[in-house]
Amino acid sequence: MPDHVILFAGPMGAGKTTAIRALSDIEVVATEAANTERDVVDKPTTTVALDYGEIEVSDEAKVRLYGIPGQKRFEFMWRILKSRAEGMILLVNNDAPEPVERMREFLRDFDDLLERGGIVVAVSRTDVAPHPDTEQYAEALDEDYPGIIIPVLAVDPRDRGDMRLALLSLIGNMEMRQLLSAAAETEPA
Ligand SMILES: Nc1nc2c(ncn2[C@@H]2O[C@H](COP(=O)(O)OP(=O)(O)OP(=O)(O)O)[C@@H](O)[C@H]2O)c(=O)[nH]1
Ligand SMILES: [Mg+2]
Repeated sequence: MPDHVILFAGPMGAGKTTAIRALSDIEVVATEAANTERDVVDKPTTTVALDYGEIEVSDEAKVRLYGIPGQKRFEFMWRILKSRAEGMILLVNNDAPEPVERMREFLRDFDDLLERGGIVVAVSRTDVAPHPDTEQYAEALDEDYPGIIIPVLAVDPRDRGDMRLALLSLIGNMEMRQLLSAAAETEPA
């Protein structure tokens, strides 16, 4: 099986860098700089270019993990990395203002990945903000993308087990789509 390329996207402070650090088998390449927007998210640093890590999910399959900056002023990095990715874990911090709307905005920016690969929505910081619940994210997805399976999970990005589950559900989703499209191509007209 060839390597997978997976993107971690989502708003500032959602836990993209944290998730890649929790998952990666190798030392993570990170590009953190001082956070000048501490009024938006109060943490000392923010990603300015990308994060890179790797994880082996089976003997044959290595997954390349790329994290993008959450701040929109680094959008050019989104475009570069998006073109390489087959799937995406969209992390959404449940304590952000209007997190379901934030998810919708990010999905509009990355909707070509829905056609090409797959997307899983991973809701973080539910210990800090328990509402909205994952059902509300799922309802919004069903409205925007009826008939397309986009799993929604609550995760703690610091927890390797949680992030492995999100990653495996994404890979499962991508492989299922590949099988379905291969089956559709071989079906007689
Ligand atoms: N309590 C709690 N803290 C969390 C959770 N997820 C992430 N964090 C913390 O929230 C912060 C997230 O920071 P980052 O991982 O830098 O976020 P990011 O998405 O990479 O942000 P940018 O690169 O700035 O866009 C870290 O301090 C994490 O430890 C969670 O589920 N619960
Ligand atoms: Mg980051």
